[in-house]
Amino acid sequence: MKKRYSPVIMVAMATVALSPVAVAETFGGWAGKMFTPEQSAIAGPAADPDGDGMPNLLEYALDGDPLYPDATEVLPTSAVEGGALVFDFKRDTSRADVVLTVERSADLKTWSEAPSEVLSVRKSVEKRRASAKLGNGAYFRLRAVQQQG
Ligand SMILES: [Ca+2]
Ligand SMILES: [Ca+2]
Repeated sequence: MKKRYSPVIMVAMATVALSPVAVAETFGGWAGKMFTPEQSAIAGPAADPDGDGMPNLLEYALDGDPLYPDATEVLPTSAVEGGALVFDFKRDTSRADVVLTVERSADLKTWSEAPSEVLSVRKSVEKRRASAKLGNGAYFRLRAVQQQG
């Protein structure tokens, strides 16, 4: 089931890319802390054991709890401010093996990468914002891509 927020539709995606990086925290290390060995069947990046619509990779990237439905606190938010649509999200910079990309579309068919700016930083977590002038359709989505070493 997809959650829809009018007038903005947020789509969470998780895909896997092959590109090695050296990291401090990794998805595998995080999953090892969050799940017991007996829970390995629900510990993969695409699994969503708490059923909140965020796959584990996105829980990891956005500092969510994979076993507690916390999507309303963790997922990006959108609002209209000063004639612009703003899309705010958090990024934990210590989790360098996952790359978060904001994408923008006017028609929900063609998506392109959109710039975002840092609003504030707390420890390793950046609060970032992408914005678009109101007028034509504007949709944002956040894509999480795991970089595998
Ligand atoms: Ca989840
Ligand atoms: Ca969750």
